Amino acid sequence: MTIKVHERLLLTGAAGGLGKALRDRLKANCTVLRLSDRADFGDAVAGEEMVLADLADADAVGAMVKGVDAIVHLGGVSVEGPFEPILQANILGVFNLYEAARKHAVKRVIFASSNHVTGFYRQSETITADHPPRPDGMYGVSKAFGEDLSRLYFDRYGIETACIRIGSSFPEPRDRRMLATWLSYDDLHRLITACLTTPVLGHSIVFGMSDNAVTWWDNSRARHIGYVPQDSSDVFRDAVYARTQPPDLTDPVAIYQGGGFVKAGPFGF
Ligand code: NAI
Ligand code: 15L
Repeated sequence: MTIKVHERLLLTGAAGGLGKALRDRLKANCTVLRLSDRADFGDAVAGEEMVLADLADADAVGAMVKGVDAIVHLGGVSVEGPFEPILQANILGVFNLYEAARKHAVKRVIFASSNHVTGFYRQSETITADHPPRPDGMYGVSKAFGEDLSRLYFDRYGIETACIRIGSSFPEPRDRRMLATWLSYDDLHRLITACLTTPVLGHSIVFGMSDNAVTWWDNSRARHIGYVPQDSSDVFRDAVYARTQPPDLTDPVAIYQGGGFVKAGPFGF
């Protein structure tokens, strides 16, 4: 069930993979959906507004946030790579977003965090939101920063945030690792809807995954959100096994939950 509790909802990162997947789905959650990204990505249609903004530009972010009731924040660098763009989009950008939320009295934010906040736990471990962060690169560090910053803005200013540590949200799992980390687009929308509608969100960390049989994450600390996944990677298992090789168990890619991210980026392993 989708409950429309917000008049005007902001979706950042609207031109990205998940932004495109959520654009139509999130219309059910609001009267007006404000879409934002840094570069032009076409025209708004009925029920939409468009505000272009680079997250590193505080004034532009202020204009983007002004007048909305809640924010689904997907915008930013989404992979491991050079630090400067990560710094601008994911660290300065998330600060600009929360400052704007504070100034414009936005009370709830859904923050697209990542499983790479905890990427250096092993694939043989099951972790909860209480396990300390173990980022697997500067991208993971930037998402951990967003989680901590949002906690500060909750403790000081009462802005509620759900930090969704998204696993792998694509149309299908692409490899054996993603059988554990996969999150369908419909389940992502279900999870965001639950975060937007639960009466008391507080500051919460939740792992963004479908109902996969193999999992490394325990969402029992997030029961108050009321997320019930309805999809599973299991239906793709046979096909994924058929087209992929067994893992090299001495390779960090197969040892750690972060997979290839643990070796990616300019710093090496
Ligand atoms: P994406 O890379 O396709 O989209 C990100 C969007 O952010 C792009 O449209 C880009 O133009 C925009 N952006 C980047 N820097 C910006 C800046 N400085 N100012 C304004 N906009 C900027 O990523 P995707 O897959 O759609 O992911 C969305 C969010 O979810 C990201 O924050 C990503 O870190 C997070 N996430 C996604 C996962 C997935 O499986 N797709 C897994 C874990 C986290
Ligand atoms: C992420 O954080 C990335 O944004 C996404 O592109 C995927 O690679 C995902 O993690 C993953 O771990 O599979």
